[in-house]
Amino acid sequence: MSDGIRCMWMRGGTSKGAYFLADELPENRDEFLLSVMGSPDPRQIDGMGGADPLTSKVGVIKASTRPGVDVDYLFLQVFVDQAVVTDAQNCGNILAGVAGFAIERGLVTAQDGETEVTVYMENTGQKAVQKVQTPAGQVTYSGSARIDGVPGTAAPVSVAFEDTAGSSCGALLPTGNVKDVLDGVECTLIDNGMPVVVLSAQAMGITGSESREVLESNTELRERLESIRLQAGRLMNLGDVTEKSVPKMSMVSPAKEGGCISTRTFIPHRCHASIGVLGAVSVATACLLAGSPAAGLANIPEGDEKTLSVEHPSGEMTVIATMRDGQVHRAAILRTARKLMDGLIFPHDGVC
Ligand code: NQM
Repeated sequence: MSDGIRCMWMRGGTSKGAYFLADELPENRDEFLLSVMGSPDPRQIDGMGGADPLTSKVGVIKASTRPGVDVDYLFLQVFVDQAVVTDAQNCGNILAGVAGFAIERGLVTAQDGETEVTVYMENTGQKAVQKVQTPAGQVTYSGSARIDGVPGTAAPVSVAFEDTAGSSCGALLPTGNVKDVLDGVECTLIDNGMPVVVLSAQAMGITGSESREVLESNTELRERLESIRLQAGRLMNLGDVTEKSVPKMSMVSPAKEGGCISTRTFIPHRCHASIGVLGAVSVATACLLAGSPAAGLANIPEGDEKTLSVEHPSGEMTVIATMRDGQVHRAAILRTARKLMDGLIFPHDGVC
């Protein structure tokens, strides 16, 4: 039997997953991760995964050698029902737990009060700056911050991104257009930290108020989304995306609760219970592009610092977008995170 590998289980924002130090993972990393998550199996019954893409996630962290950077973070999505582990996308929710993990594992020394941690996101080659609460030099996960999609309150984790345009696709608008038409539907193919196809809910035959369950049981909708996604993937320089978790598909409609826009997002085959962090940054950015399908539906405040509430099935996520020369230069969001378990994790016999 394996001796087990050190692993911390954390909730990061509205996702949950395993956090490892890079040098503690075995060489057969992907086989190991599939084994401990219990994939492929829709129930992940023989592993720790929660039978949902949002709870089958992994963060791999190491001390950084890059100037001005504290830690490097690699995100891995472990598919639930396929034997696939992919680094083709980033994850801003799992990112929310990275600073706390890095401090707890001794990679970063905490200050008394609040500690700023600069993270290099290996998936996209970009940086994020996180602030975590560290009274008396210890990470605390308790506090009074609340985010939709998570019951109760916790310590705030602020996350700021700069210059995330073209993170995976090479350009904010990889086709050079604010609007492309695929299968007769107007879409914005955008990447401001996450590749997303933004399209009108109405054009896809839904109101945009439906629950996750209702949308997931709509086979015709899912087939139409997948047809558009496969075409968009190639146009977004992502190649054949059949087995990739990007681009995401975000169907937008006018805000229902006084926010900027309402979203229902497939990631890409399950409907998100809320919306991803960088996914929300990309959707909010699409709302700011004159002539895009989203701009025609969005409420946009004046000024260079725009507070954009992106509504989703379990509430909203606020993106604070700082504009420079008419472009989103910086995006900040509030998350929370919580340590759930720290211990050893065991793969199947013979895996490591
Ligand atoms: O877009 C889910 C999540 C995510 C990704 C997904 C995310 C992001 O909610 O930054 O956080 O879109 O696969 O964890």
